Amino acid sequence: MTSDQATLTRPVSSIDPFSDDFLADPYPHHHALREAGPAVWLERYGIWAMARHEQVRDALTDWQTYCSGAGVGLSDFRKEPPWRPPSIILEADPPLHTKTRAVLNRILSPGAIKVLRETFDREAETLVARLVERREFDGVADLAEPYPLKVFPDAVGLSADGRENLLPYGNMVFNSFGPRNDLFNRAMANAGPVRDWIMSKCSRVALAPDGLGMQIFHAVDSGELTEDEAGMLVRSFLSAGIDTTVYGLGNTLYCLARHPRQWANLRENPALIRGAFEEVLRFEAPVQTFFRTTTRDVDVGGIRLGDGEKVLLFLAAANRDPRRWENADRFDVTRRATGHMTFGTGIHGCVGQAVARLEVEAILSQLVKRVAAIEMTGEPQRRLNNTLRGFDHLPLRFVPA
Ligand code: OVV
Repeated sequence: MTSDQATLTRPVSSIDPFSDDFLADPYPHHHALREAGPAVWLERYGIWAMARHEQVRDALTDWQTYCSGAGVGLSDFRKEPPWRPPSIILEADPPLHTKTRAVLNRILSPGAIKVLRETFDREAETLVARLVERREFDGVADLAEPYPLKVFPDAVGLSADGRENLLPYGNMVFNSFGPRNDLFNRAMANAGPVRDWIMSKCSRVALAPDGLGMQIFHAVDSGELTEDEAGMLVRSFLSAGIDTTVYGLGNTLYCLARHPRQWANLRENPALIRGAFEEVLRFEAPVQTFFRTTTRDVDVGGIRLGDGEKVLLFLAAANRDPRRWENADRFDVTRRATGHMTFGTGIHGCVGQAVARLEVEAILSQLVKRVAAIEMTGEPQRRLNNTLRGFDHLPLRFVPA
């Protein structure tokens, strides 16, 4: 096929994946994008999209063809200036990425972070006990937000003051991967002071001596990183480490409230906790999308993508691809959900995933002990974001065990 024919015959969609309509209920749109082809041209933005599991996984695995250094949002850093200095791990390719990743791999490995378990468990116990006593509460404001906002910054070694800047910053970061739409502009309304506060917390002097943040600075002392690079990796902790788990925990509560028989099964079989969180990540992915940029012409299932083109990878659509999953639209805590794309895969696969699991498993362990039923007492209210999927409000009741 000549490239002209490829252009003429390529699947095209006029869909806007960053519109309120799409973000409020992405699943019918994911279906349409998967069915349109292995790659689909989104004419509204002049970008490619992939929504099938096979192509999303292959693109994430092939970092040489699908690079991150031009940004992992819609914006091409080679064509327009990024809103903040690029992340030296997320928005970097080898060899820079190899060096920064090695440091965070070490600090965040399951073996290294298991010392956090005791504190995470204790904080989960206190919080859940209080909510069971209260019975009715907001699953977002009273659980999904305060828990990660307490345990993760504590683990990093951040001082207590000013933490109210963390969620607004995450909101900026994750909306910034989309277009400059209303969501982006509203997130950026107070960008200056929020960004300044974040940066003030990224230096050695701001960090406790025994936390994950200072461990990054130990890599300066050993000659692996420069002082500035260490600060930038602390910024990555504060960018990626909070909203993701807030939305993940909120989606966990939502799934369990909406599927009472699944909750009953989990209560009777706490060994299912780990798999249940994986299933939440598959079924209601807190991180929906990331972009890559092509570094060469590439054939994707018979469709020709050019060099230097943005590719939108629908992690959440891959997670419900019927080519990969049986009953993909069914929430089932007993299924083998590993292989979902919510943590990505390949060299950029989520480096903090063991911390995320530790947080959610600490909460779920308390819930199975103390909560007989999780009931929705009102309509959940979504919080739209160009990258994340989750809730503003989740009115819940915990029926004590
Ligand atoms: C995975 C992720 C999300 C957002 C920000 C970053 C990483 C970062 O490195 O700044």
